[in-house]
Amino acid sequence: MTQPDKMENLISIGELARLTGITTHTLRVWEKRYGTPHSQRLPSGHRRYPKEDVPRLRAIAKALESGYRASKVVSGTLEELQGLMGLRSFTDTNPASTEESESSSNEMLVERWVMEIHGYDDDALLQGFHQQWNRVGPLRFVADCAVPFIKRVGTGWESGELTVANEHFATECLSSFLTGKWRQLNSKKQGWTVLMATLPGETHNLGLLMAAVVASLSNAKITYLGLDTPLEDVIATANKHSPELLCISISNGAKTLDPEDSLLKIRKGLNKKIKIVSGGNGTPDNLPGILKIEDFINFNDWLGDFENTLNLT
Ligand code: B12
Repeated sequence: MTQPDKMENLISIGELARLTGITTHTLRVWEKRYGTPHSQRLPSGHRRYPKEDVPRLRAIAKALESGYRASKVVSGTLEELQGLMGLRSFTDTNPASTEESESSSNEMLVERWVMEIHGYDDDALLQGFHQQWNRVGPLRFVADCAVPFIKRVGTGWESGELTVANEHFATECLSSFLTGKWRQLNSKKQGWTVLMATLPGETHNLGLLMAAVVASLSNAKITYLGLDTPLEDVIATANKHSPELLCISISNGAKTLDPEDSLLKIRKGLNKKIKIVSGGNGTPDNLPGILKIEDFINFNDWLGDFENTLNLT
């Protein structure tokens, strides 16, 4: 657990306003009126707030945007706020606003997971992943929950709300969860085959793990090479085992990557019959012989169409 009274876990009111989008004036008014968010005072009289309050305050900001009154939500726990927003998505009959509420409730869920990262609570985090997976299914879990979650971890790390240790902890929890899930879905399959890899120098593997979950919803049997695979090994393995598809994920984080050159080398060395799909923010546009797919919903649709062209028996 974190220690809320440690200086590194405390932030100023300006910082809290920046991280939550709630003005310093409003934060002071709420503290006076509702007793929350509760601050500690420095000897100088300046307020300091625990960083762990950020997810709850972001959830409050979201609830206010959705039309709730401050008096109803400001004292709520994150779980209560999440219940409130989740309930709206089940009771609302207007499809447009149901979609809106659903995305609000996903944002609340992400804030709850971020709070669990602050507390290094892997039991709660993994249980949350399982519950949401069971509730919305694998594709929606990846597209609507795992992607926003990891992007939120990225912005939290960038802004200083989350430490490197928080970010590594989150990555480890999500990686192990996604690995367990796609391997389970992939076991004892005998369909067509897809080879999955990242380029040499790549240190980000969550995109590929998410792609593996989506691919495992098709009839494809996955061979997963994972992080930092030398180009010649990708090419040799593909040519030897003749998968119908080679799937690559490229992040925009690694300066050592040369995505364009690497993809063209792979295309050149690979049997022409093997289709190549690449995704992730580092994938270049318009490379000959490489299909770029932007997101996992499109990837899932494309896999369905591709499978239909394979004349499966
Ligand atoms: C986790 C993480 C790490 C972990 C990775 C651990 C692991 N095992 O994966 C570690 C700690 C290793 C790391 C390291 C670094 N990271 Co980092 N990292 C992240 C973080 C939080 C998540 C990355 C991730 O997995 N994304 C995967 C997917 C979800 O994102 P995506 O690439 O945008 O892909 C999207 C789609 O294209 C699609 N997709 C992805 N793959 C595929 C594949 C297919 C087939 C399909 C169809 C679709 C698809 O899915 C996503 C849907 O939107 C991001 C934040 C972020 N916003 O991504 C930063 C981020 C990528 N990292 C960043 C940086 C700067 C670094 C470092 C350079 C930091 C440093 N100073 O050392 C190093 C890289 C060093 C190196 N040599 O590579 C920056 C990149 C900034 C930039 N270039 O614009 C980011 C954006 C954080 C930030 N906000 O600044 N990182």
